[in-house]
Amino acid sequence: MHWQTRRFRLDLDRPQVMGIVNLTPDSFSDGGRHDSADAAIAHCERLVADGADILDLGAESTRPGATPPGPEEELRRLQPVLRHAVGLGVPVSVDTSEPAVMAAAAAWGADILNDVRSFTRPGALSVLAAEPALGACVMHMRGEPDTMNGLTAYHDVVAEVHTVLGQHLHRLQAAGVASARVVLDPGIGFAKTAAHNWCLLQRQAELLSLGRPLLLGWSRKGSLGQLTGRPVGERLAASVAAALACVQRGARIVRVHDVAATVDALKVWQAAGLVPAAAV
Ligand code: HH2
Repeated sequence: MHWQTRRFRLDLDRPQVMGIVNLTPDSFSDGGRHDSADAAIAHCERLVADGADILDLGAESTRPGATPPGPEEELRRLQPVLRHAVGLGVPVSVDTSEPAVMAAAAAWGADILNDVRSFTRPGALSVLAAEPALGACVMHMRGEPDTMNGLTAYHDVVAEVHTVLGQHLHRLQAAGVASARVVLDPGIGFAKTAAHNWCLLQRQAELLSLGRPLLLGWSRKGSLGQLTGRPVGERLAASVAAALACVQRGARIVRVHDVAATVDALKVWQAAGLVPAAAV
């Protein structure tokens, strides 16, 4: 099983670690730490040295209640860091929903677009379709960061996420985006309670029937804080355990802040024979 991205065809036989680089002053987990370009560039280099397979650069915070910065501000934060990151030898993903940012990111050499709104903003899908090899991550959410916490009523959260991700996948295919370019993400914490998130982890394997690799982002999230009683800066062990659990239940890409610890843990998991063969 592979994931086709612009410059790299990623072999998912080994689970891939996507390192998070937040270029925002207000992220829930590391807000403001990398909001100068130099600090963000140094962080990209650190994550690659730590073993990141992919970098994910985000200039919009999607924490509950966050206000979007707007495309101009996103581009201002992104440009110097993306231009440097594409020279580091790993695929670079840009976490954005703004078509203007997507187009600029593609022009500056991004390999992947990671859109928590699944290319639903007017013009976003056309940007993706116009680029013949850009990878895409499609994620389940409802509403917007400032409304999503009120949109958590589900009959069966796994069935609904399955249906909606399937619809997004078909929409992308119909627009001419080859499915080899697409990975799917159930969107941990996006319009979901902790109970929903745990249910999605326990029944994660049901999402494999969509036929595309799964990308999961549990790192430092609130459900881990609720479970352990720990603040966001003390969720390393819980985040690594969650990443391993995701991989054991079939995820092939984990989106994490703590790359070195996750890479080491996955090496042990692999050596112990606990990483399942790629199912899709
Ligand atoms: N989570 C966040 C942002 N982008 N993208 C995908 N595909 N999956 C996720 O789970 C996901 C995501 C939120 O986490 P973080 O980037 O740490 O925080 P913030 O949005 O506050 O910058």
